[in-house]
Amino acid sequence: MIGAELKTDTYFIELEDTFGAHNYHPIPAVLERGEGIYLWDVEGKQYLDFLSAYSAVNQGHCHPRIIQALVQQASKLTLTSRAFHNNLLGEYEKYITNYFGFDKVLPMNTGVEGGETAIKLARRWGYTVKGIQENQAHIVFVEGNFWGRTMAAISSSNDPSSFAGFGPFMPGFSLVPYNNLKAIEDAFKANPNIAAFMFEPIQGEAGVVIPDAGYLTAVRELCTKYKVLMIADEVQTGLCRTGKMLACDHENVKPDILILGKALSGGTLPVSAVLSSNQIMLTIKPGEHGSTYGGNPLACAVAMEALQVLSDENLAENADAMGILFRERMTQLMQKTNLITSVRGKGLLNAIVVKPFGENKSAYDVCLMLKDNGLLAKQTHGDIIRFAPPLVITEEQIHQACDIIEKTILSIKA
Ligand code: IF1
Repeated sequence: MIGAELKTDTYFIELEDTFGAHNYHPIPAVLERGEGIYLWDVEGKQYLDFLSAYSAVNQGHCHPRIIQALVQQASKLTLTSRAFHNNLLGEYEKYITNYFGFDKVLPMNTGVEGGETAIKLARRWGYTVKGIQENQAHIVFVEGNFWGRTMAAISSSNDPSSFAGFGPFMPGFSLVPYNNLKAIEDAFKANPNIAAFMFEPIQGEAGVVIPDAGYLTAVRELCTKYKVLMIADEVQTGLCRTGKMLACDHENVKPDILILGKALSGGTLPVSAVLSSNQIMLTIKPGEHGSTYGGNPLACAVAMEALQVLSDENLAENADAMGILFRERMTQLMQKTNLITSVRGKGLLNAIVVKPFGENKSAYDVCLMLKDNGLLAKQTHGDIIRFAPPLVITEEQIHQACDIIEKTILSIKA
């Protein structure tokens, strides 16, 4: 009888296979508990989490302060909808706008809803402030972008695995190469109807692609010069991940619209936020945008605590220092093997590029071996392994992880 036997990981994987959509191909680990940088599977095996749910668990799994805020509010009031006010939304809006230095915030749930919100704000601003002709507003994105799975998000993508087979697509979008300032200026010069330029200050899904020094500053200058809104998608790079509170802070650049998500709730529930100025935010009038759960009191309580933890525990500084250590170790490892062709990253958003090996084996196979050795990571775009642990990681744990990565890589006959 199932109930009496130990339910192995196979039992759970087969349930998902039978009753769940097949929209993922996960690493075969069935996780049951998390604490700090550690995860345990259903058979009690411990892992170092080097994905952090794609940077949604920056504060560490089940951070006690964030869980306490969650449980306390959950037993009091979780959701009112925006049909009414509640006693936390205003407090949260004041807290987060002061925290990041913007006039207003529009609270949503997922990161992609944040992106959709930013695009609607930019188009509306384009019509009512910049004077673009109705339905002619255009938004420029960058090649290699990833900001979610909605129809607008995939309409702006140049990755067939994101958009193929889902057409027709949303008009009014175009792409320029990432890290190419001339391409941006040429696009801005060629079209007076451009409302915004939306990009990630460091590209996550593309494989931790870091632009040249000065790129953020120059983008800021070009957007100002051509009256184009600069939209920074910091859903993955924000909240201390790259060694600063925001990746834009590496060049002290302030976007017109900032999108946050993921770790905004410390990995407890979907919370996203779009921050901007009064001029831009007030172009959307009552009843023109929102969502059932956007700004719910549970999210407000959790997000305030999650943000407070980031600064109380100096997680940006720790990410910076631990990231330097990690890249030093990976660079040393690269000298000992020809399997790794590149090491790159900023703060604790890092990646290695792995050559194919053996019988058509790739980064995914390395991730399977890392899992067997007690470290969880995930490949992207075939040959890149992203390493992004919770930002609470200690020096000793960094070395513990690097020892596992080194042992795994050196066990492969490249
Ligand atoms: C999946 C990828 C990462 C994001 C940036 C917005 C969003 C994301 C920069 C949307 C979301 C997630 C989506 C998730 C896996 C993960 C991911 F591999 F898909 F591409 F992180 F790189 N902007 N990224 O990275 O936020 O709506 O998901 O809350 O779709 O499997 P969301």
